[in-house]
Amino acid sequence: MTLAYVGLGSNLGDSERLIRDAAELIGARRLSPIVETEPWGYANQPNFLNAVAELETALTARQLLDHLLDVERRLGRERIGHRWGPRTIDLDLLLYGEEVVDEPGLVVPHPRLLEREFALRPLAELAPAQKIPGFGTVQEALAGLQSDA
Ligand code: GSY
Repeated sequence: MTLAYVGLGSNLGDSERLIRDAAELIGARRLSPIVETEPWGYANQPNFLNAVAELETALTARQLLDHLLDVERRLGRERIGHRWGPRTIDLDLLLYGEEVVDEPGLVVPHPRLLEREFALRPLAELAPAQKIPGFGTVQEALAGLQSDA
C-alpha cells in the first residue's frame, strides 16, 4: 500500500460539494480543511476552493491517475476557456509515496507543486513532515515559498 496525496480544486458550480464528493469517490482517508484561494496562473476568474486528500492505495501511480480522471468525468468536469481557466473540479496527483515518476502524461511529484501555495498549504496541514522526493519536507517547501514572497 502507498500513501498518496491528491490536490482538489474547484471554482465553478457548488465547489465545496464537488470537493467533498470527489474526496469520497477517491477513497480519501483524510481531507484537509477546504480553503479559499486566489487564482494562480490566470487572474481573471473567480477564487478557488482548494483542499488536499490523503489516501492509502494499492493502485499503481498510473492506475491512480486514471481513477482520478474517471472521478473528474463522473462529477461532470467542465473547463471554461483558458488552459488555466475556471473548472468544476480538478484532481492533481501531488505525491505518490516517495516515488518519482516521469512518463508521458504522468509526472510525480506534481511538477508545479513547489510553486503552488494553494496545494502546499493544505498538504502541510495533513503531512508537514512528508518528504517531497528530490527536495525536502512539505513544511520546508512551504517556508521556501513564503520567503520568496
Ligand atoms: O490545477 C489546479 C487548478 N488551478 C487552481 C487551483 O486549484 N487553485 C488556485 N488558487 N488557482 C488555480 N489555478 C489553477 S489552473
